[in-house]
Amino acid sequence: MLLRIDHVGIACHNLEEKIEFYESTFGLVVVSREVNEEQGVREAMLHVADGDSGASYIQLLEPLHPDSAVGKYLSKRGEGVHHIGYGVPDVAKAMADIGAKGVRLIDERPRHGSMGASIAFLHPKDVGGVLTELVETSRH
Ligand code: V0V
Ligand code: CO
Repeated sequence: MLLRIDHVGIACHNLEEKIEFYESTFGLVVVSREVNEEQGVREAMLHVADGDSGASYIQLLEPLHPDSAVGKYLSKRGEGVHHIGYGVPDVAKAMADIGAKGVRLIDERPRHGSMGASIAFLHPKDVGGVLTELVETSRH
């Protein structure tokens, strides 16, 4: 059901500063920057690796406003790992399969994600404290 780790989402206060840190420390390259109003984030994807089932990234997330998902997370917990995004072949099917196991879906239908992906979130309280995102990329 899961193809790969598509991305690890990292919450930060200052996107430009964190991009500079990841570029200079790890030599990663930014491949996409977007503002996603629906999700309340300004985000950047930094390419890490390519695999048979697709690429993996670090997603740096800066909140657009304090009462957004990432804004609340930052004020409660500070900067750090915010979510894990798993690549799936079919996000609607993955939502139905995982929802049928009793895991709460935050989204009733897939949303628009980075680089044209369709995404959906699972509630962290049903995944051992890990906010989990399902990602169907637009590139397969
Ligand atoms: C909150 N909690 C988390 C968490 N955020 N636990 C683990 N990881 C996180 N990231 C815990 C929090 O500590 C509370 O536990 C409880 O959940 C309720 O949190 P809250 O602060 O009261 O906030 P809520 O309930 O208003 O919202 C939490 C949820 C929200 C997870 C429902 O953040 C959400 O809908 N997230 C999905 C959307 C999202 O995160 N978008 C930004 C990334 P205690 O203290 O009660 O024990 S956008 C993205 O990734 C894109 C675009 C992409 O990949 O393409
Ligand atoms: Co994400």
